[in-house]
Amino acid sequence: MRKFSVIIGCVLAATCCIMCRKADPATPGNDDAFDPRLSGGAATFFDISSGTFSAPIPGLSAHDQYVHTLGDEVFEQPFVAAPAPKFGGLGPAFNNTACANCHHNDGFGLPSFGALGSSLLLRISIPGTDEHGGPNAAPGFGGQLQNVALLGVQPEVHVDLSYTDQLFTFPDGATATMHTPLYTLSAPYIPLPSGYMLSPRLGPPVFGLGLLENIPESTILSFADPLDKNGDGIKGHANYVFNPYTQKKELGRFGLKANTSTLQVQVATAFQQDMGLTSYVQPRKSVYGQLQMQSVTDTGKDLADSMLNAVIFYVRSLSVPARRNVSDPVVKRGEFLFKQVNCSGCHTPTMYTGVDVSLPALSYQRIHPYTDLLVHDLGPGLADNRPDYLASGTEWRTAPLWGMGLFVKTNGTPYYLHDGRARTIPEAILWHGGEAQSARDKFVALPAADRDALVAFLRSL
Ligand code: HEC
Ligand code: HEC
Ligand SMILES: [Ca+2]
Ligand SMILES: [Ca+2]
Ligand SMILES: [Ca+2]
Repeated sequence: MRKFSVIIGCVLAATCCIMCRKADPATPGNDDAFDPRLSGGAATFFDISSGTFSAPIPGLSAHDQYVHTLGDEVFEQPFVAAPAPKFGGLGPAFNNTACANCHHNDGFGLPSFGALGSSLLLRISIPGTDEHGGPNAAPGFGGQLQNVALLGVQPEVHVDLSYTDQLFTFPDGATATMHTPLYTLSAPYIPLPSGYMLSPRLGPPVFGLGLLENIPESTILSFADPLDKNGDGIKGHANYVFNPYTQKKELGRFGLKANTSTLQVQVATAFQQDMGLTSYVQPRKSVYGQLQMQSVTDTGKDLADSMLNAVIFYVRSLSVPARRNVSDPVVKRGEFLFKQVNCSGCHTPTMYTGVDVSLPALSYQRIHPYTDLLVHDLGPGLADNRPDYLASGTEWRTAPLWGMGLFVKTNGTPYYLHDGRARTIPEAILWHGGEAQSARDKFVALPAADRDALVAFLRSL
């Protein structure tokens, strides 16, 4: 009986597979049949302005729009020390006072420390792993350095950032200035542990993340090629990370090393670590274990559950901007070159999201995020040398490229890469090494007009 039902199940499954072959999320199908402007499928937003990354996905129900607006308000709100009627509980140690201070206009932030617009933070750990295979917290400092604190509390550390410049010359004589950051720590509230490792990270854009959260795990795993079986030099593997809420290991999608699995944990941890606000998802104070903090009165949950949930829904329901100039011949040439030099080996152009019964605009959408959500070795130039679960000290999550042509409009000066060191698109490409060395070398060897076409394509995203 049991055997019989297994056979029937297989037959049914096989039939289903044949019937819906075209709808297999990993099989993009015929590109010409689709509008190339729809980067986010039904969650694409067309009215391009400086606030374009802040647009909710079109057609939200009145209820969803209400929650989105509530979350938007909390996202932009600078928090203050407790007691305060609504937006209290900041600190005692933190990196900034508002989500929007690090994700300007829902885009990226400013690569600096200290001032309110500063959006860089440093993760810290010591060699070894914690009980879940994650980074090993630095005693007295935890996993992140909070370089700002409330009055009367000493920040964990002071950080200075400087750059050294290096001129790069293309074979045809064109030049680019590459810019290497140097972080100097001073005035730690207790001595830093020996052998500590740092990971500098700049707040990335936060739109389109509901779609990324809804890409089936099997689709992401289908992009991985850990043994490089197809011989293109690109490996890529998934990161598996501990979810403190479900208490399970899950596929990492968010964070610059794919070090967080869900938007719920990403947002709650941002509140906890970046702003010092506890919640039902992250109830432990960010200063847990610090000697100087025992006198600080900061008890209980800082955030109402509804407030946290609204912000989670807010980032989940931000749309993706539509592409522009898609039929421009230069842009089309750039798109061809992007595939020819195999940028697309990591920056995967097309995939489908899974079914989501709660938000139709996220459900079964054909999207163009230009990421595989895997981590890749990008070589020593970009390495932080600090492992984060299965992502090694040279590996980073493939940055999504959708919307990147609008950075100048939304954020003014653009800052690319995990620490914002690159100020132009060619500079960002030049930093690619490791698994991306071949793509980078092919880009360098292109005639200037073709390099410009490739950049024009990226600007159309
Ligand atoms: C001090 C600056 C800072 C503050 C404040 C901050 N963030 Fe971030 N945010 C970052 C950095 C840096 C990352 C990348 C983190 C990583 O790699 O683990 C990030 C990542 C994210 C991501 C994941 C993006 C992606 O592509 O994976 C989301 C979502 C997010 N932040 C939301 C928020 C929300 C909501 C708040 C307010 C509660 C907030 N952030 C506050 C700096 C900040
Ligand atoms: C082996 C995988 C891989 C290949 C191949 C690759 N990239 Fe990347 N790309 C990445 C990763 C990983 C990052 C993030 C690096 C970081 O944050 O330091 C990135 C970041 C970028 C960024 C910066 C985006 C941002 O928002 O900061 C741009 C632009 C970019 N890549 C363009 C390209 C182009 C163009 C090519 C082809 C010439 C290419 N990449 C080839 C993996 C790859
Ligand atoms: Ca607090
Ligand atoms: Ca800390
Ligand atoms: Ca490969």
